[in-house]
Amino acid sequence: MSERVKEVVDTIISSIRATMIEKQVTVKEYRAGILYLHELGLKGEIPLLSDVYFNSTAVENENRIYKGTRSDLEGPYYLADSPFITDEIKTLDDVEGEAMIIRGAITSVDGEPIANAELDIWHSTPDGRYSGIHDGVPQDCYRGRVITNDEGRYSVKSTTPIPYEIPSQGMTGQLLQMLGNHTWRPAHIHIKTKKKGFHELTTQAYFEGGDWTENDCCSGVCNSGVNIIAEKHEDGVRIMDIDLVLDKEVI
Ligand code: MBD
Ligand code: FE
Repeated sequence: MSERVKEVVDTIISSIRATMIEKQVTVKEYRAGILYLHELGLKGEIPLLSDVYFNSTAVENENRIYKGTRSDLEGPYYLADSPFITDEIKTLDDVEGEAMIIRGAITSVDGEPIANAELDIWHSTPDGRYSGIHDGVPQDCYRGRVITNDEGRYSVKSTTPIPYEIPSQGMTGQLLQMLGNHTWRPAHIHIKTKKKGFHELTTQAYFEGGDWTENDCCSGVCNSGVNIIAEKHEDGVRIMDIDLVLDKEVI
């Protein structure tokens, strides 16, 4: 085991012990807590519950190190190996949605365009489901990897996502509500960048004025703030201009 893992795990264990002492947790309560975690795993909700409460903290840590576009939540629905695309993200014909063009320029913190960067884009269907995760949406839809051109620009067509609700009857949804919170995230587009020599940026873009942008149940937008995009329309199509600035990798 690495020193780093030992250091972090030792600290987690002490924090849990300190809480148990402070709150005088009984054996019965302890056992109920363990059963809760066991059931959470069986239901497949460990990534979801963890990301609701802790992804934003890891993001804040990274944002103290790297300049450029702020990092934001990856969330539980990123899938590796999504299809390479050129100008269009595959969508389902039988799910009605408003057309949207996502485009922008990728530059370095020095202002230089970054050609041949890989942008992995994923977002929900217009009815709030993620492909390859939720039923009925094939994995090659609503996701795609696009490569920036010689000017460091990209442009892809897709459909507009809506605010996302964490399943309110699931264990994570129930916990949020029990603790007095709601279960909504603002509509968002995920992007992960890959380019040799640059920090791998995982971020999100939100729609200005959209519901829940001020009150994300996962503390996403509240922290990043800057990734809220004012939408434009060209020829009746919604345009999301998402420009990203990448910092150099720290070696
Ligand atoms: C999502 O779609 C998401 O992006 C996050 C961070 C958490 C739950 C669902
Ligand atoms: Fe998401």
